[in-house]
Amino acid sequence: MKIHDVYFLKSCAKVSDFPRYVYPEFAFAGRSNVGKSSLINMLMKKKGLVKTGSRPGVTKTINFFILNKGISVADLPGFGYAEVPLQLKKTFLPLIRNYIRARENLKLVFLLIDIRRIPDRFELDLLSLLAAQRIPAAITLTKCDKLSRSQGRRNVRIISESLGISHDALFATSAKSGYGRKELLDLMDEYAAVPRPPDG
Ligand SMILES: Nc1nc2c(ncn2[C@@H]2O[C@H](COP(=O)(O)OP(=O)(O)O)[C@@H](O)[C@H]2O)c(=O)[nH]1
Ligand SMILES: [Mg+2]
Repeated sequence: MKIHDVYFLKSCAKVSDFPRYVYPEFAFAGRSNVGKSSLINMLMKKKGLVKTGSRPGVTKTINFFILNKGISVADLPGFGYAEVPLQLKKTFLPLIRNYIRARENLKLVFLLIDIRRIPDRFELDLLSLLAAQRIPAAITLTKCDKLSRSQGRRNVRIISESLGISHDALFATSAKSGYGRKELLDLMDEYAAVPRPPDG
């Protein structure tokens, strides 16, 4: 996919505010500070489309963007590490849960994980919620420029083992160098055309 047009549509705090178009949609999810805003800007080649480096955990809304006048991108809110969830059982916002249940044209969720971290409850809960709704997830490792190649390979193995998935199923990226950009955009192309499997 080549991106020739991208704009911010709106910021939503509740399901009834979500856009009602039927464009294929992709969501980006991950802990605060994982590099989500930086990755979205890198993919869209638009610095400042999404604000980066802002205080973790402040954004509690879902931001929608339109690509190429027919693809929707949703930037989901993340949690900070230090933030204590209101209820212990909820590691992410009900808004994310409602979003995942509501969006029938959601084709794929990019779940971002810092390559230097081991996935924990947040990531595992999100993956099981997605699996329950039969929504595919692409595990996207961020900040790969921060590690040497050998350290990177080692962490890819540790992360894939902790998630119980093949290391081929992980996508390595760097917002700093642009690494992984084409692979993620190709993935969006591929999934944009795929109908979601029916429930049941
Ligand atoms: N070295 C490096 N730093 C990054 C990368 N992506 C994000 N960062 C830095 O990590 C911090 C958090 O990034 P941001 O995109 O705001 O994270 P968000 O909270 O997930 O949206 C910022 O200081 C970024 O400059 C990357 O690929 N490489
Ligand atoms: Mg951000």
